[in-house]
Amino acid sequence: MTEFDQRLNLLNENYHSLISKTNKKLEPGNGIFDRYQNPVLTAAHAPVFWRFDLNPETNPFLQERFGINAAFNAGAIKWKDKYLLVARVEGWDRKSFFAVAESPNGIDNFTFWDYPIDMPETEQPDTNVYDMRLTAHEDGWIYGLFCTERRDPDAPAHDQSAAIAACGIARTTDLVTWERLPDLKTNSPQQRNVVLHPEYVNGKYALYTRPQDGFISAGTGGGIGFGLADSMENAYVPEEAIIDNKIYHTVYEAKNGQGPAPIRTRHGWLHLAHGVRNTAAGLRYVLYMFLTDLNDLTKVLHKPAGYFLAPEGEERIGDVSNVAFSNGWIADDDGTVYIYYASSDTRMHVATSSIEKLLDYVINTPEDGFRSALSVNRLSDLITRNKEYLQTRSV
Ligand code: M1P
Repeated sequence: MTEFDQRLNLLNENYHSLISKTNKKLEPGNGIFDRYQNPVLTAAHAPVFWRFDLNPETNPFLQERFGINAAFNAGAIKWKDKYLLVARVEGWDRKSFFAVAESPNGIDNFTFWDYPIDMPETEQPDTNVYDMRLTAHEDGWIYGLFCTERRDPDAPAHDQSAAIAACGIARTTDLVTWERLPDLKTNSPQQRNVVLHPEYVNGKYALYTRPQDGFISAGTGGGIGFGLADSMENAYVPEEAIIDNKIYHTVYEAKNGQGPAPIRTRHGWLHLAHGVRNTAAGLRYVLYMFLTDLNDLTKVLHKPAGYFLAPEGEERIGDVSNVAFSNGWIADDDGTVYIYYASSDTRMHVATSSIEKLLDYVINTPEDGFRSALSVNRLSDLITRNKEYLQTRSV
């Protein structure tokens, strides 16, 4: 056997053992959600026929010709009984694109479809596209809202990192063929983390936005905004009301952003979002949750203090370390919720919970008191109640 064939066999073996590996729940968990042993999607999940030219005539050394750097920040949807992730796949060239990976059970065996998504462009080509939020809207379309990044046309030649972020919009009925619509227009200088609400509100499309002054810094913007658009064919949100703001000395002090589209429950809309704070080691991204009113989507009913999920262990390390980010979850018919989150802009993980557990979490976890003394009050109160309870049990 030639060296070429030997290496190819090894590559194929490694790939197949990775995509057939079973995932295991990590016990005992925190009662809110369960983490799993292995990431569900990584750069190594890219098929061998994406990365290598398999013809020994044109690639005698069997070199990687299209290297994949990362697979992260995936939108999610249940589709024809399969759990689909629309991942942000990033190549060695730093460009990201969208690719669908499917699993039979939502926790392992994720396998990429043969081709990445061929996303049409607008008249203004995208330099980079990422972080798609999928919404199966009641109008019958599946919308993908994502960030489209282009160089700032006003930046001087010496500044090659100034960029403008906007919300790209596309829709599909089969996740294969996509219709690109004009980018979202708002009155904010830049937008990222824009999400379409799944239901009409007063006959209009409702969008969660994240106004921001600069590409990285939210500046005078920030907070999760909410606004209405007459149509998605030429989406324009004239007014953004901030429904969940940045707040001093919280995990969303520097900026925040809506995660996936919220889930309707009997008590309200369940939201998953990311919060960012600054540290001496750089920005730290964690996930948090809140519940909004079924009739007034701008009204936050419950919001537990602090984070819901923060990067742990190996999750803390990657291309952009100390980041947990989620833009996809799936609420299954049996009440299970599959929360897909990326760690450190590198790989995807799943955490499982249920609507009941998440409602219990958002409704019954104490809210932020914004001062150490109030945190101590809450802890002391819990300790006292536990002592009293344990005493009644031992009598
Ligand atoms: O690098 C962390 C995240 O940074 C951005 O999120 P935000 O707009 O909230 O700052 C995004 O680029 C996201 O893709 C990335 O994971």
